[in-house]
Amino acid sequence: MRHAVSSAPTVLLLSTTLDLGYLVEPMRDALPGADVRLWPDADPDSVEMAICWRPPAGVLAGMPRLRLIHSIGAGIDHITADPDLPDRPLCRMIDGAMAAGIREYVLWSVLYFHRDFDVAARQRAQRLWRARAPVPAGEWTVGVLGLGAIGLGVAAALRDLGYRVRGWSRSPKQVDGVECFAGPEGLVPCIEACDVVVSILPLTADTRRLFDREVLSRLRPGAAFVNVGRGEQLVLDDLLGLLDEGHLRGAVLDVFEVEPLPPDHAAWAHPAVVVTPHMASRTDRRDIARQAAENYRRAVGGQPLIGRVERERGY
Ligand code: OXD
Repeated sequence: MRHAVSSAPTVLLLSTTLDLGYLVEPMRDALPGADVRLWPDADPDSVEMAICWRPPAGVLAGMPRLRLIHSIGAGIDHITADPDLPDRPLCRMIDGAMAAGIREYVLWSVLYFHRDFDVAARQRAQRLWRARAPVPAGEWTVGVLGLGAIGLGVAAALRDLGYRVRGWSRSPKQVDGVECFAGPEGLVPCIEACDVVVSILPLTADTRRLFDREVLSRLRPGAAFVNVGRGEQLVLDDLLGLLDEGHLRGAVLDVFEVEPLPPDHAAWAHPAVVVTPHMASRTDRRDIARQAAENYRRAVGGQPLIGRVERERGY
């Protein structure tokens, strides 16, 4: 059965982990007349657009008029995790400010290891005054895993700072000044010569638990690992083991399989690990509302959607 399209739709904000109340006003401004509601306060039969972060499983399937499912972030894995997700257009945020946030976070992380801030932090605890001559950026190799729009910006920024940059993506890419590798067979050749490897990968069936002991131990001794992709991609115990054994130098981790990271998790206290609370970037609420409203209008008008995700590909 086809349902009529309304110019004043019911928009539902759903999350099991975040209070999305901060989006109500911006959404009303961006889509005048819309009835903007916070889950579970809505009649499922009336919802035409769902804006989500980790929505409750099975709930979207019970919304017969749903035209569009929108993520508030760049990732959609927290939505596709729903085994009953209905077959409706799914969009993610395309956001320059978010890309800039991730770029800044990664530049900090790379400099943290390259310029020995990790060593200085440990020495500070012992009041130890000891410095080694900086290694020129051109003698440092950084691997950027994931060459979508965000990863490309990161790779270009690192290249422009003078680093030797390697990039890895699912399908072959050519990036000026970046040595590119692709496909499963390209991963180890890409990472094995890196001083630091940065993952910005989306979570898919292929990237889940990708960084396990086998892959991480192919990093050169003394290399560091940075994760701004998804926690589910890293077998954290394997990483901690390789740090304890001294094979790896350190890690900066912004994402975790369970968020918030439980207070008793060993990663918090590990001297070689920097834990940050999924803070690399955050999309401005007005930008989320603007893109979701624009996509709703496009969906109604039958036009191409911004940030539409290919479900089979997973991003
Ligand atoms: C996102 C994120 O998906 O913040 O945008 O992780």
